Amino acid sequence: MRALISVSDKTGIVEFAKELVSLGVEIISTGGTFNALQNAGVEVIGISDVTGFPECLDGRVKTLHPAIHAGLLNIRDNEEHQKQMQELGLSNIDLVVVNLYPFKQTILKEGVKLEEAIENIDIGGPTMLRSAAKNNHDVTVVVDPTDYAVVLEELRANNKVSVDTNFYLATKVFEHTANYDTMIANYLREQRGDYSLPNTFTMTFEKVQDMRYGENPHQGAAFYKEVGKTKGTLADAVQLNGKELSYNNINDANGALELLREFSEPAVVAVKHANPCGVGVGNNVLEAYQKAYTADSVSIFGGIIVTNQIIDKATAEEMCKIFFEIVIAPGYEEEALEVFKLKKNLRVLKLENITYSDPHALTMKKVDGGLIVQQKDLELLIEEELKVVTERTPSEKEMEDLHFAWKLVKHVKSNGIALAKDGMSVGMGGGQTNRIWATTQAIDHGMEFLGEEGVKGSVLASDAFFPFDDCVKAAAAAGITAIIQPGGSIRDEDSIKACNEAGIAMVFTGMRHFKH
Ligand code: 93A
Repeated sequence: MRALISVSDKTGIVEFAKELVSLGVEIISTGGTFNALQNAGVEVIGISDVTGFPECLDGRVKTLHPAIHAGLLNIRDNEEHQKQMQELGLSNIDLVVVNLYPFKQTILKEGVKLEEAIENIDIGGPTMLRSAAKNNHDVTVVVDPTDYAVVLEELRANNKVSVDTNFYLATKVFEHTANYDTMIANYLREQRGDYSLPNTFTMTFEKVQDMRYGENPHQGAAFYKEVGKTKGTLADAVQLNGKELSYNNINDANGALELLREFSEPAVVAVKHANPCGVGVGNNVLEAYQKAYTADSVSIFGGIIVTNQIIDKATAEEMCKIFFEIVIAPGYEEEALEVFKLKKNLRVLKLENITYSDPHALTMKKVDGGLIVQQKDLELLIEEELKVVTERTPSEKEMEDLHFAWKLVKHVKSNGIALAKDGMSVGMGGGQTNRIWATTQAIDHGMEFLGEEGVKGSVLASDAFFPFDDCVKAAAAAGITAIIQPGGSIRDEDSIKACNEAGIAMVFTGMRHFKH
């Protein structure tokens, strides 16, 4: 039996090769691998001795030779193939152990140049992997060092690797080379500054963890990260305390982070079932938290709290008065962490670059039989396009609250309505099939926690236009004084008239924020 070993990641290769030799396997190797094996005292044949051709062009051509590929690709029980092999004086290669030039590690390095990335595109390696994997009935191919053990086990037991294992290993190869090429393609596209939506959509995701279950206990689930795109995301978070994140945790926390990214001032966002329930901004994290908590002191139970501030001890103590599942912050004061750690189940995550937002991010949703992909909703509003449409202009304070409410409503499921006052969410209504229901829900929400006086003087944001004047009338009845909405309904005039009658100031953004 002959093996060809050519690996960039040389972990465990000496031990593996030694075992192979002890099982009577002859080993062929390329430059660096050859040296590593020979230095470790493993008997090994240089690739040039097999090809009769020197490794050349700085190693760009090492194994790209018919002696190698015929050795891999010939069908062992095909008489004509065997006759040709004999005539050409070529021998079989039965085992290929290859892992590729580290393209991913190279492009993930800070400030890497295109030339260096290009040099790390492996050509000979994937070619051998593919030849071996195609001929998997007769050839064993190992691309993943964790498979060394299974190959040795079978060789020891049966002197050969089973057809089933070969088939499995071949599958892994095509998965691996497909990912490898996708990474190259995406990198080159980015180098060209091309962020258009491609004709075939390929991305590489790597498993971060299996999860105990999905949205419900009978659904299997796993979390994957997008290679090279994890800055400021959950995939980059470091967990400092508590149990592993669940599927729902990740989904909810992701929603919380998206809303948090709207704020540059100290902010706290509380989320439950992927919907914001309480949001506050203030001079510091404690004040922001108190507002978020006051806004809805019930839904926050079992929820998620995220902030863009380092959490101090006083805030940690305040937070720990209630039961919640996850806290995410860019950092923690040592004493704050000690407070959190008293709660064994509380998941505490540290996330650097928590407010970073990839300007080219896409969102996608799997639908049956396909995928819908869009640019992420990274816009908020265009200041110059804000238009006051009522007799009354919002006061400076109302304008501030309107901007705040607009950020909130962008992250509430449609039809969405958000009420706000003094840098605090007052009420949220979302996921409704009818805008008036979202409005009454938001008002009820506010009444429940802040009472009539608390709702009075607040402002309202609507993620899309009002089809009728009923929402304005409901807002007026609750004492809401200003409204922000996209405008654009054929009945806009009705809503404007209702505002004027109630003394409400209304601005149009010209931009809507559906979210589903
Ligand atoms: O530059 S290559 O694309 N040309 C080749 O012919 C070739 N053959 C193997 N790269 C090639 N390899 C790769 O070299 C392998 O995939 C492996 O990653 C690496 C091992 O090189 P060395 O043994 O010299 O360290």
